[in-house]
Amino acid sequence: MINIDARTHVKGESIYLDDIPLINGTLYAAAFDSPIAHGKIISLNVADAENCEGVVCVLTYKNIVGENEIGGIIRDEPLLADHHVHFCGMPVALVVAETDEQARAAIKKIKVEIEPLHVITDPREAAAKNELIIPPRKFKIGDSSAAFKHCDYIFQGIAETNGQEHLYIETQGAYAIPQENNALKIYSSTQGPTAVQKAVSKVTGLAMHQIEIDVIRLGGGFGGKEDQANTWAALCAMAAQITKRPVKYSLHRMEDMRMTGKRHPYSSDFKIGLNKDFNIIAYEATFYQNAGASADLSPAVLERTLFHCTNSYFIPNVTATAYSCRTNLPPNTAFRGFGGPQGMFVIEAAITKAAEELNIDRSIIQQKNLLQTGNEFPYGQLVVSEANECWNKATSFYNVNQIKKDIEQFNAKNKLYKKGVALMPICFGISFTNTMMNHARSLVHVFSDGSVNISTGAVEMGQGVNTKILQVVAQIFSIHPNKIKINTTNTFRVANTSPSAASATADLNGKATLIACNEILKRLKQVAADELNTEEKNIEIKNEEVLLNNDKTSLDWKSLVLLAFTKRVSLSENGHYATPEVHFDKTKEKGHPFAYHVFGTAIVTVTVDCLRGIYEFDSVKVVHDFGSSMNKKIDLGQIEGGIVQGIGWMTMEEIIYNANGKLISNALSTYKIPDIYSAPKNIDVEFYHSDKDNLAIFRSKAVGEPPLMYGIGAYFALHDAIKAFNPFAKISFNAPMTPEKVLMNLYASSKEAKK
Ligand code: LUZ
Ligand code: MOS
Repeated sequence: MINIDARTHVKGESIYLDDIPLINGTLYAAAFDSPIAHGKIISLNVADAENCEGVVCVLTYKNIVGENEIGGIIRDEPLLADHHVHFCGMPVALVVAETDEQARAAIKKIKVEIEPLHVITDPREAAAKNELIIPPRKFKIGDSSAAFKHCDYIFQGIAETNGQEHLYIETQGAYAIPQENNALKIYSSTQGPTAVQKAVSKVTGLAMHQIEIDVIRLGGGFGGKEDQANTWAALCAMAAQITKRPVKYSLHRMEDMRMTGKRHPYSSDFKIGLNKDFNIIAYEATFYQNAGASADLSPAVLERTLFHCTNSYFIPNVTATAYSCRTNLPPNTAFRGFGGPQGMFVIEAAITKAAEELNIDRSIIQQKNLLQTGNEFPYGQLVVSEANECWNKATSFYNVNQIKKDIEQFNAKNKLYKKGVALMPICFGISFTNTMMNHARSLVHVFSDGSVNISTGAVEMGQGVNTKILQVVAQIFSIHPNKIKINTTNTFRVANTSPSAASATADLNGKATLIACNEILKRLKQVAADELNTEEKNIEIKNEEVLLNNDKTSLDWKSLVLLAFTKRVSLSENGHYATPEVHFDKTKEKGHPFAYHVFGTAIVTVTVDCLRGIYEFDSVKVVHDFGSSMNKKIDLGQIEGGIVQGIGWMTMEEIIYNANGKLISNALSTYKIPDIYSAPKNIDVEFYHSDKDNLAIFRSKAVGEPPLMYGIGAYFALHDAIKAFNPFAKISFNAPMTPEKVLMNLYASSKEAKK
């Protein structure tokens, strides 16, 4: 089954927000954003902007009919700045004009006077000043401080990871169209139509039933549109409400990079204790999350850092503490992995530090401590593990010993080129960590001609979820895919949805679809049974034929549907699915938050040019736990994309804010993301197949986020290669490992190295 969007994508016919045909009279909005990261607004003068050609109005917080508030988890985020600005890029005013160009020209005429206040960009400084978004969280198993007393080896260190720009190909945007009786219809490029509906409801003062959000598809989201599509929709809604005309805002790339939050940078402390056999006995970690100026999704992201702080390892004594620190950066937000990668980097750094000091191969420690089925995570859930299976299959299938030998030989022979290798096991929990979000609905209509129409809460953002949902329908009804259409995601067809996020969208919406289809199927079979004078259990529908005890009958799918219709049987159903088994008690920080876990192991090899510090990834070889993949092509695409995106985060993507909180890496000329030249020369993916019972749709495990974390192996492969050139380098754990940093490390303490 190929991706159902493939044809229109290739022909350029797929419709994104900016392709929606415009209604006559449509206005264009553009935001004036704060040039200062923290300060008190002394005066705001929009008169010159208002007098610009084509300008209809310039709106500020004073024009908001409802509340000036869009915070989803915590009410701490104004839509438009009132008396203070809290980050560079914070929207202060909205220009609404007849054309896009006129709106942006008028922005330049707005004058604001801001009294600067102290700017915090460092999460540790924020924590020291008690600028916390929420009280600290602590996960604990065993007794780490007692356990350290019995460790043979103890190592400590610091690990830093930087943020990451989402760089969805389609920028953020919205298009709001007034309807009769003050209602609004809004097209939005969002992963969370219901979140947009709620934000618009707050800002406009309209009830949710007045606000229809429609999403055709996204040109990528990666978490950046889980919460932060709300701003643009709310701004357009507010302008449409006031002007009574349609209003569109599609951000330019630099506006998007400047005004939206990114992956959270973290600064972390670790302490790891091992016994003589290299078993990890105790682990302590403290995470300082750089949340930015308001909460956004930071509390949820923080939680996932704690859930994944031991990655794919069993550690009996763990104390992990996490601080969500308020700084004067744009509010950081969801990004593929959602805090998990940041937690996993720290344990990998700790293991690397231990291996370095003990002068052993780090994979010895990794392998020794892999999760076994029945082990307990620090949060109380017992694991059903595939960690050893994936690791063992990877090391044997790809012959890791040979890879290591080849690299040793290469390094012995070459002076100015060095190769490095790292193994990277992953373990990622599937479900929203906030238990109440794990539900979905699917509205299935079978039309009297036998064609089928599906609406769910799932948002197609290139990940192929619509194709997977279509496969569910095709399989349950046993009909040809061309009889099935997946609708846009719309809050009036499917209500109260969770965002398409947490890798759980196909599972949740697929299962809801399965439930709805089975319900309709049961009715159809009953109609056939009545018609054929038999019992429902003897009826089967196969390849659009109606079978009675496996024999063909006079009925087929089309005639059966028509028959059911004439007998006044409902051909529609609204399926509801809520993940069973999941629960979590925040007061104890224990529970069973995840439906299941996804595992895998990657082997990453790199070649470093030791004269210039540049590098190429030779290969990433993966054994990945797919359960029973329902669409290998789509899943493979997710693995390849995830790996490249993970490598980008770990190696070349460098977000730089200056001390005043201004984004310096604000365009694609200064912010480098992987291209085809910097992608690994080879990505090999071996499917680890298991039929074990799990809560995935058709046992096809979630695949969206987990592979990103293979990219962490790239950082440690570079570490390994640098060490081969300069064994005395004391490499700090500070991602991304850009070519600049590689070069500095290659020649750090080189006098000592020569000795
Ligand atoms: N979003 C969310 C997520 O709200 N909760 C989660 O647990 C999550 N996990 C991954 C990605 N997005
Ligand atoms: Mo996401 S980080 O699953 O929106």
